[in-house]
Amino acid sequence: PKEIFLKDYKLPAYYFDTVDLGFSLGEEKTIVSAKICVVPRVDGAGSPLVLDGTDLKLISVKVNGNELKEEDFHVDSRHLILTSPPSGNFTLETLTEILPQKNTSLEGLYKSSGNFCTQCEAEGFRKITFYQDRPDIMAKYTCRIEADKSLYPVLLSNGNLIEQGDLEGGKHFALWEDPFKKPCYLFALVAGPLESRDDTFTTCSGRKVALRIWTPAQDLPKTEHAMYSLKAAMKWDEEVFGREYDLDLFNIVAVPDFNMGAMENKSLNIFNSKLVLASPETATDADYAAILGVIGHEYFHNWTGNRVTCRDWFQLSLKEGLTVFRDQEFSSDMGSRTVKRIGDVSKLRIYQFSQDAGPMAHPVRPHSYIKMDNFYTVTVWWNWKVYEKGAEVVRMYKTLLGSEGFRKGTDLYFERHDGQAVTCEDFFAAMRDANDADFANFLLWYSQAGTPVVKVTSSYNAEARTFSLKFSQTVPSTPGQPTKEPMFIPVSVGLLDSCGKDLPLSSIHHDGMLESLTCNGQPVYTTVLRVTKGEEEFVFSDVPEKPIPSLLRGYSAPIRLHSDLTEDDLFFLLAHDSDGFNRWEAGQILARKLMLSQVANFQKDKPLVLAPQFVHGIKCIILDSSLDKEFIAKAITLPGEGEIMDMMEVADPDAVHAVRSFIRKQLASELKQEFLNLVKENRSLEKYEFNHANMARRALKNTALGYLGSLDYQEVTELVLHEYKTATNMTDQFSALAAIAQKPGKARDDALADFYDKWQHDYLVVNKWFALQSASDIPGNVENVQKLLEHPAFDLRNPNKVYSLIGGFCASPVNFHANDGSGYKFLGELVVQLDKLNPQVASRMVSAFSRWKRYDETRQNLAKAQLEMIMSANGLSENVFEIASKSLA
Ligand code: BAL
Ligand code: ZN
Repeated sequence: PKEIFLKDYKLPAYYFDTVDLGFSLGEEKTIVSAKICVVPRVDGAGSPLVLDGTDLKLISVKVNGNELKEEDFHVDSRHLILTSPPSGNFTLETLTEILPQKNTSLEGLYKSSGNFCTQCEAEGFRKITFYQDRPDIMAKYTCRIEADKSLYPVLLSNGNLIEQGDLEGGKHFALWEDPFKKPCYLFALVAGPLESRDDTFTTCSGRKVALRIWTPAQDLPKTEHAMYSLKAAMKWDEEVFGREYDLDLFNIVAVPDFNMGAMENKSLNIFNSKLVLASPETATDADYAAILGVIGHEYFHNWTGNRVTCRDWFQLSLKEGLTVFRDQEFSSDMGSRTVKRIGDVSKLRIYQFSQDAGPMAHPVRPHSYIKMDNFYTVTVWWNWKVYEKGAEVVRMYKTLLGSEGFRKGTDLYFERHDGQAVTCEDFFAAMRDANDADFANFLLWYSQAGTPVVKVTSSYNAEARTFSLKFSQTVPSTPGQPTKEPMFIPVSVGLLDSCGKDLPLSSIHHDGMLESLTCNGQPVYTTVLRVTKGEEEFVFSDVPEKPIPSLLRGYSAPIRLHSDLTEDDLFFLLAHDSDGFNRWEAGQILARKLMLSQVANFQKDKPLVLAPQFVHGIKCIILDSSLDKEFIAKAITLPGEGEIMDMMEVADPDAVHAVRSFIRKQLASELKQEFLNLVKENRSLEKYEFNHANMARRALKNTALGYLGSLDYQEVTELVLHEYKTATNMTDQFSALAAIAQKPGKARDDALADFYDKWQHDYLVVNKWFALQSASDIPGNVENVQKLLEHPAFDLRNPNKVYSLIGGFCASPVNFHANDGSGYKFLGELVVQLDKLNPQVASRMVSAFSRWKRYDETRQNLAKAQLEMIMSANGLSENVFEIASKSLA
């Protein structure tokens, strides 16, 4: 397989001006016609025109209406090359045959569950027709679709429907025209027996936009929340970013077989149905929140991605980092900002930190790739650096510039680059120029891989009334980048007095300069320090007493921070910090310390103990009625096993699992009454509503129920069963089921069987049932998961089912990393099987092996053997090859 490098980017020799596509959708094969108006770039004229094309059968190729002679072109399994094209503008016409019914990769055009559907990002368009499949080729498209009318009554593509009608032989057609230039990865086509929920949105300039969400008829009632989310997103983007929708129609289609979470094709978003369909009975609060966020995300791409797109795939973060940031902000504004930030940072920590420390570490803007698909976040299996770390980079611009300065920057970005394919430097330049800002070496965030480690020490001088913070930073070596430069890190800081109140910050000494911190004569309580050197000191003046610093408020930079805060300081911050995120963070640091100390005990065969001060801290949080209930639920949840393993020299899944289970059970036992009260006081109100207050009640009750489920008392078992039986919505029902399912036994078996019985008709709920069982920590779970592979509801061709059952299994460290190698063998064999069907999904699964060197020697040998077995498989895809070979390197 060929590695592609950022440094090799070259402008295309030819641009495409207009593209007229024609599809004749058939049951055996589909015929695609493409008429492209080709425009040579000034110094490109006369050079060969190289078109990408995979799995295509070329029927004919014409230039300016004349069939090409054999000596004038070359066609192989990946390309069509016109060896001597005309020197001026010309028309290229191709006719190709494709087999969507046989396309299990779900890239390009495929047929599944009765629908024709496309997925072109990143490089799927080349499976539809011969094309320069790169994002800097932006053209205006028309698309004519012809198909059997009874089988495919709905025919959709991008833009506006300009003509439709019946044809002979029971067929019909639709002609779509997209007035906006777009790269081919945003092309979309859908045909099938679908119905729509219709609504309208009036934009800020008074234009009425028709909104349609398409699903099979029986699912339409479950699209209400998606429509609410879409309208909320359209309004929010106008208010917060000044971005108005630009066409008179916006379509969303939900399909059950989809590799990604969703896709932002121009005016025809295609969604994995998991991220559209919801009803209180079948979807959890987490599903509702994900739908809100992803509907927002795909809609926001209309400006950040579609109107302004990427020059090349190395710039993916330009659109994804920015759009993730926008969807995070949208969800924050629609719910609790602190809780949203806690959720995002927890995930970032689990995924980005571990990727950054492994063989797949790469910068937000990678230097090279073999298969671009490996750089995407999908709902379940993530590449956190391009998406989520990219969003953190965008967030840092805002932290540094403030809301107004950031908005000036995005306004200038849209003004300068509308209709263009651009780079991360262009975004940087817009931010800088709009604010006349000095960003020093900020661009290193795009090119340097690894999570920076920042150490802070503090000291107070009572006589001088000064408080000093000394920072030192390092960025760990990563593959291909042995040494690093210091980064530009915005560190948001506040100082707490002995009552826990924020001290006013008046001025600061730094680099020999005294800077006033007051704003319009008023003191500020939080300031952003710009840490840019390997070692650096900031000294606050006029500090009346020894403060406790609240560092990196709101998690103002994606770094690992080590401070000299004592346990007492952390308990103090947990109780008092005005920054909700840091309040939670203080509790997490304490929990991590506690867990690591007990892991050491476990490894030395010493008894495990739970410090009374920790129990007391958790109890205080539970009893603090001034706190948001969802915040309490987050604050009393222990860091995940993966997070703790990441902090160890040699990851020990057995020890970490034993310790986390011990602490949970011990907390449940010592705070049993408090947890029982939480359950009783926070039972769901009668009607399910997706609003923060109701969700917070459910989150707190269900977190308490999860703790209680770890206990063995009869009364508790009965309570959990009662909650399961009386639940009136999926959030409560599924949480109760999860609480019951923690322990093997009859109650678990009965509840799981009952749940399946109830929900076997709903594939999305059945996926939850798969995931709950596969991710279970019960001993020897690999056997159960093997059996579930044979379950009639399981299908290896459906990505959601694979993510639930196989992805879910890899998420349970004790079972996936079982030291007899059974988990590794299970995954290794499946990856080989899966790769033949769907390489994108297979490569997401194989990445569970990527950090095998973090484990002990026995596990290392077992995992390595599986990776080698995968590498030796016949016909291995480039997707899996890239991940497996980099993991072994
Ligand atoms: N562009 C792929 C799906 C998404 O990130 O929205
Ligand atoms: Zn996106």
